[in-house]
Parts: sequence; C-alpha cells; structure tokens
Amino acid sequence: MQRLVMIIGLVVALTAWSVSPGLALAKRSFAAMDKDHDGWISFEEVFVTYPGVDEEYFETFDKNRDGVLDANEWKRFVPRSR
Ligand SMILES: [Ca+2]
Repeated sequence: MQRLVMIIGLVVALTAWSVSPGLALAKRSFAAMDKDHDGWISFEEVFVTYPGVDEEYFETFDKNRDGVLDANEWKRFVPRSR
C-alpha cells in the first residue's frame, strides 16, 4: 500500500513537472517572439506561441493600431490561454 502511494506521488510529481512548461503562460521575451527579427511582433508571431490569443485580443495591445507590437506594446502584453 505504501509503495502504491509512493508510485502515485511520483507519477503526480513527474506529470506536474513535465506539463508545467506547456502550462507556463509566462511571457516570452521580445527577442524570442520576434521570429523574423524585423523589430515588430505580428499577430502570427504571437499566435504561434500563444494559440489562445485571437486577433481582437492582440489588437488591445496594439496601441498605435499599426497591426504589430513594438517593444513597449509587448511589455503590456499578457498571455492568455483559451
Ligand atoms: Ca503597434
């Protein structure tokens, strides 16, 4: 019985450890998000990393409405999952 508890505990710990990077909605750095290194983050670049983000949500961070996020706009971005 004790062994079973240990095994379950181990499985839970391993699952939490392996799943956490996927669950981590921690924001990536501007450089990491700017895949094509053009100095802007497009909706497509955000979508690749955060598929839960739709265009409408993306646009709430695009303060100057140019369709991309600059470094300052990216600072305010908050990842969200669907
Ligand atoms: Ca912009």
